[in-house]
Amino acid sequence: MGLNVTQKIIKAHLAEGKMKTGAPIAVRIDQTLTQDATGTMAYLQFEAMGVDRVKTDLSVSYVDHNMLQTGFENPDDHAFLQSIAARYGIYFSRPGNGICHQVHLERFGTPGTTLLGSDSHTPTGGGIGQLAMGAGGLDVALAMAGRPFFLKMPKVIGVKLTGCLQAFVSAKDVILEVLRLKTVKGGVGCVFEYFGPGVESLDVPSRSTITNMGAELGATTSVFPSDSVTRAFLKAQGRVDAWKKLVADKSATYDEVIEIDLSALEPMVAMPHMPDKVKKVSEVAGMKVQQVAIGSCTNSSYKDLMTVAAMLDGRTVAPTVSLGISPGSRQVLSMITASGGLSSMIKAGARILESGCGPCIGMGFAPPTGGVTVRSFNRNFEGRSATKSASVILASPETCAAASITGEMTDPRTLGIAPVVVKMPKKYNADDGLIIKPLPPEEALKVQIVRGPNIAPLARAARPGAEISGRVLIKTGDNITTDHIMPAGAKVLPLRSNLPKISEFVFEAVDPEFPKRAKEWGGGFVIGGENYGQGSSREHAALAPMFLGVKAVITKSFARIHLANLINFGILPLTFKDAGDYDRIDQGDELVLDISDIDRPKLEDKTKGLKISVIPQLASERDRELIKAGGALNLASGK
Ligand code: MIC
Ligand code: SF4
Repeated sequence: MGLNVTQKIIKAHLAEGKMKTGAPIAVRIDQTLTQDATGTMAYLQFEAMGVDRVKTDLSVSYVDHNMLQTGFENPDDHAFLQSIAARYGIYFSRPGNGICHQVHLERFGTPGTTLLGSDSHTPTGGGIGQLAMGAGGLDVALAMAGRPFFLKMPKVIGVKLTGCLQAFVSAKDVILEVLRLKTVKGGVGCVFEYFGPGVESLDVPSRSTITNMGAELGATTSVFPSDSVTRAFLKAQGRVDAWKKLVADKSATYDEVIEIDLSALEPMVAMPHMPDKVKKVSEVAGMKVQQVAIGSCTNSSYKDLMTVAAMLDGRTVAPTVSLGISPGSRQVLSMITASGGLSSMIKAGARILESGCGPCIGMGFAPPTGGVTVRSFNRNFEGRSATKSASVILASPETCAAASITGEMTDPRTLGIAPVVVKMPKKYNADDGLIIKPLPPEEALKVQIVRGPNIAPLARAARPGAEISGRVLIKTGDNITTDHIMPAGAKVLPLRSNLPKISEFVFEAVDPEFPKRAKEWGGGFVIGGENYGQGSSREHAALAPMFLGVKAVITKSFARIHLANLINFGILPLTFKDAGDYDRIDQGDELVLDISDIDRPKLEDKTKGLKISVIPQLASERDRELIKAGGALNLASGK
């Protein structure tokens, strides 16, 4: 039987297990990436593993999130990361060089390889046929130490593309359509593989927009084939040697197929506060907008920004709108400068922000109270913009540009602007001046690590006994994101290397009393609904609750990366056998969980006098060992 692209890459990297859907497998990792907000913790963990130099083909450390330097914390962390990179044979992409996913795609990603990144949008690399997955920092540290990555053999959903996109409809509208069809939990345990005649009409930046935002489906990753379009992109990046053809066999099959006719798509948006609240722009046309932000790892390529520049050319942003544009990389910024696009944006009144994550993660450019902000980003969770009362609408760069011109939601096709065609460059500006190459091993050994006062020592969980007891510290609803559990933004992100301090913000947006209560009650349990922990890869959403004494999380279902992070830090994840039992437990209840047989735990709610059936979410022997050891760090160091 023929293989699809996903199966081909997994087969070539299989280190353990059988390629049977849902079965535990391990894959060898060729490349890793980290960013600064997850990287400090990942490298502290890597250091603790006592390995002399990374064992991957290539590892890159990016600085793109914590860019507002309002105090010593962020610049100190940047210096720590730079010294770690020099010490352990890692490429270092300096602040100002751009967003990790955009730069990795431009300068490092290769078709047919595996990439593990400590950021949930690592699947951007799927746009050039790379199996690129997001994971917690600890899993990335283990990959740098030469260990394989453990996951469940994904179900492969084939997305058949036919037709081609109409003017002012773009890749963002394609992924919004997939989100409309599948929802934010529809991709858990799945890879979305794009195929069919419509694929060749999409250039690499468009493909990467689609695979990037596949993260919002909860998917393991998304992937496109590597074809002549991929070759042309890599050639223009001066990297044609990195290209290889990778397409599904003619007889390949998929576990499920969905079909999208690109020609039939219209401009779309995701309404507050979830990426799957998809509507047509025409349905919300006329809604007033106060802010527009164009950028992020989803939509800030040269093509995206030149499209925006052409739409803004000779026009001025509406007097009621503030427009911010953050180019995805220094390459993009230099190329829109050289081609005149930047000048059209500035003349139109755009505020040019630096190349980095910026407003996407609440690092500046917060919207006003109760404001409506239209963003070309991938997440619109409540409060993520740093203004809790704001409404974030996700849209394509074209729809964003239209709203900035008119001051209200506007279908870009109705503006009366001639269709914009941006030619893909024959040659990108391949200047790697802000990328520091790894040192030779003998020189690397002499490097001293720079550790500012913000870098606190690592914390570990204790090994659990035969019984876990405590109270229910909080009971949440469905689709709780890691932004709810461990908020980001300019105030909290600088504390990522300081666990005692960052723990003070756990569940801040949901229940600011949580950290105090967890300490007073001596830790305990968290109860959650469906898709608990969706969103980012931040392991702090497991690590900080662990620090506050959370020992087990019981939900209706979990998101993939967060589930792995909980296990990595020794927190036992369980689901209700009967989802209706969720309604019978309340905050404050006294629970006793007998785990003398970890596969058949017994839960009792002492307050209610109830016995409740729960299923441990441990897929493999390794998962069981991790929980018994109190987490991966204990297991790796034999403590
Ligand atoms: C995000 O988009 O939420 C982030 C910030 O990039 C996170 C990583 C983090 O929390 O540092 C992600 O997506 O994994
Ligand atoms: Fe950065 Fe936003 Fe992309 Fe996360 S989603 S990596 S914060 S640009």
